[in-house]
Order: sequence, then structure tokens, then C-alpha cells
Amino acid sequence: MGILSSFSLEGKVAWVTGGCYGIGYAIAKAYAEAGATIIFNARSEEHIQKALEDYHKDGIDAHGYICDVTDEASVQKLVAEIEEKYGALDILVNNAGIIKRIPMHEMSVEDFRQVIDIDLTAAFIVSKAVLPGMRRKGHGKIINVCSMMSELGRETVSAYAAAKGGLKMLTRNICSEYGEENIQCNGIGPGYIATPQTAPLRERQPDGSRHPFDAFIVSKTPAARWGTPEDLMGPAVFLASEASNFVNGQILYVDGGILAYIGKQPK
Ligand code: NAP
Ligand code: GCO
Repeated sequence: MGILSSFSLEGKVAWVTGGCYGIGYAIAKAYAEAGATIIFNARSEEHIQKALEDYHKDGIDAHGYICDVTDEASVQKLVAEIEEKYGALDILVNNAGIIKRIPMHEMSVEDFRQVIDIDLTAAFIVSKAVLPGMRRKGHGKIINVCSMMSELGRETVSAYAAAKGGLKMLTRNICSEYGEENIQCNGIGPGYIATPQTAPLRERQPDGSRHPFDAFIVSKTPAARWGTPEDLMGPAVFLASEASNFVNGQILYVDGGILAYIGKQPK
């Protein structure tokens, strides 16, 4: 196999959870361009339809399903439908996620539990549902979308950091438990990416000035810019392809250098 063909996803079936927009959409688009059949899901028919329009505009024949990733019965039903229609999944990206930015002393346990449920427990639910098919096929790729908060904390994101830290260790455990069956589980760790999830951190102030957090992140990033979902496409294809068959249990940070950098000295 030539080195470039080891990055091909031709003939592969990939499910990107929450692949309607943002990072998930970009990863799914990259996988489609690399040859994969794309499955995605959302909680609302409206988001499914909008995403199908976008995929169509991008020349991608994606398949969307209503599924809340925290609902194990719904996930298992969808996996059975996928396997019936397209065959067992080759690639799973646990992308679906939320964040709640609330100071811990003000956060309700319900809010904490909801973030853990979606950002961590759902990755367990969906991975558990797809593993039998991957084990039968004798190969599989599970990619968990981690975060800077898999390594770092910051004010107001206690639930999210706990979830993303746990997701890093779930990644390592899936690697440990199924590596012998040629199933690789790695994480992709985006830095600060311009998507709807981070829009509140980039909103212009009433006086038209930049959001303080916007300037802060640019000063903390050697690349001196926010990332884009497109920055994740190549690394995500690598982790889903045969080119990474001996890479397992790793978190590939795509952060423009944030984790390596103390931050720009204020002028
Ligand atoms: P986003 O724009 O808010 O998109 C989140 C996606 O997850 C949406 O498609 C959403 O669908 C879906 N989702 C949420 N809860 C769900 C559930 N219970 N069941 C099914 N789908 C659900 O977020 P993003 O910025 O693209 O982030 C995607 C992933 O990357 C998340 O895991 C996030 O934590 C992670 N991440 C983001 C950044 C960043 O800077 N943006 C950096 C590092 C990691 P609905 O329309 O149904 O809500
Ligand atoms: C925040 C941001 C971050 C990003 C991302 C960083 O409020 O700090 O939302 O958490 O989403 O996870 O990698």
C-alpha cells in the first residue's frame, strides 16, 4: 500500500456523533472526501434537515438520524439500523458535546450531571454499542473529541473539564482493552476553535471592542489565532485511517501550540 493510500477511507463506514455543524461537520466532510460513507445524528429533525442540505451543497451523500447519544436504547437501535443498512461501523467519532459555563459554587448538580452525561457517559454508551461490530470485523477506529480541558482547568467549566479529563482516560482504557483486537482508540484535542460552542467567547462587546476572552486566547496561542473546524480535518483523517494503526491511546492535540506555550508577555 503506498503511503498516501494508507490515509484513504474508501469503503469505510463512519459515524460522527453530532455531525450537523461545527467540528463534527468538518470531520465528517473530511471523511467523505477521503472516501467514507457518513452517518451523523442530532436531537432534532430541523438540525438533521439543515445538515443534509449543507452536506448536499458540499457534494456529500450523508445519512442523518435522530438520536440523543445519552439514550442507550436509541443508540443501540441506531447501531442495529446502521449495521443492517451499511454494515458494521469502521469508524466512530464521539464528537457530540455541550458546555455549561457556570462558576462551580453556583452550578447545580443537575447541570453538572448533564454535561458529564453528554460529554463522557455518552462516549461510553456509543463506543459500547459499536464495539461488537468492530470486534467481529477485526478492526475499528474510535476517536474521542477531547479538549484543552482534558489537560487544563479554568474558571466556570468544572463539569466540562471533569468530563473531558475522563474522556482522555476512557480513550486510554478502550485502547488497553481492545488494542489486541486491532481496535485503536485515540483522542483528538482541539484548541480553541471558532464554532457555535465558542461563539459567546468571541462576541463583540457593546462598544464594538473584542471580547476579552478572544484577545486572551489569541495571546495564549502561538499560532496567534483561533482554530477553525477545517484545522482538524487532516488530523482526524489520520486517526481514522490505516496510517495510524500503531497509534493507540494517544490524544492528538490540534491546538496551534497552546499546551506548549506560557502565553505572550503583555506589552
Ligand atoms: P457545537 O457547535 O456546540 O456542536 C455540538 C454538536 O453536538 C451539535 O451537533 C449538537 O447537536 C451535538 N449534541 C449535543 N448534545 C447532543 C446529544 N445529547 N445528542 C446528540 N447530539 C448532541 O460544538 P463544537 O464546537 O462543534 O464541538 C464539538 C465537540 O468538540 C464537542 O465535544 C466539544 O466539547 C469539543 N471541543 C470543542 C472545542 C471548540 O473550541 N469549539 C474545542 C475542543 C473540543 P444539537 O444541535 O442537537 O445540539
Ligand atoms: C471554554 C471553551 C473551551 C473549548 C475547548 C477548548 O469555555 O473554555 O468552550 O472549553 O470549548 O474545549 O479545547
